[in-house]
Amino acid sequence: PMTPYGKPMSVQMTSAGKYGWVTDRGGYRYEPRHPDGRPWPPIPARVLAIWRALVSADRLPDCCLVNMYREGAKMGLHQDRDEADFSWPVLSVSLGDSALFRVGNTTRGGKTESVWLESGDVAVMGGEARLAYHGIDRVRAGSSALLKGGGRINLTLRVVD
Ligand code: MD6
Ligand code: FE
Repeated sequence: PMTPYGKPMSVQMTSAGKYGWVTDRGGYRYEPRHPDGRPWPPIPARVLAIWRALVSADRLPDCCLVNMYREGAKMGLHQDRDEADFSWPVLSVSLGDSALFRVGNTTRGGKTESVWLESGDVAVMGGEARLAYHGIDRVRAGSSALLKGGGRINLTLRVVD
């Protein structure tokens, strides 16, 4: 995808669920259809089961954003703030190569902490951390054999409405 500023992102992106998160010249937003016009596929049951176990069985996520990091891909510090209700946490699942995840504060700047996310790790950002700036500085190529062709997939589950 392209950022709203016309810069191509280094991660590849798609979604599942009622909405997909998209970015292009029109901005960052949730859309009920893939740019090709088709609805997004359903979120797999085994992914929803992680949400049910760790977040809530009463409200399921509307979006599963799928980020694919091939060689050299990274993600700059950002907030997840395109959702209506920040009282719901965001849950992420990391698969494949390990990634250095950096978390800062709810405003830009200040101290940050970094942690390696490994294949199978689940991170939940809720409460005060819900609007913390975070990003991926780098991915350690060859650290996992899970994905054909190498790389890393991160799934993020969000309540959107
Ligand atoms: C990633 N993760 O791990 C990027 N957002 O590739 C995120 O942007 C993220 O891990 C919100 C909550 C958890 C996350
Ligand atoms: Fe995020």
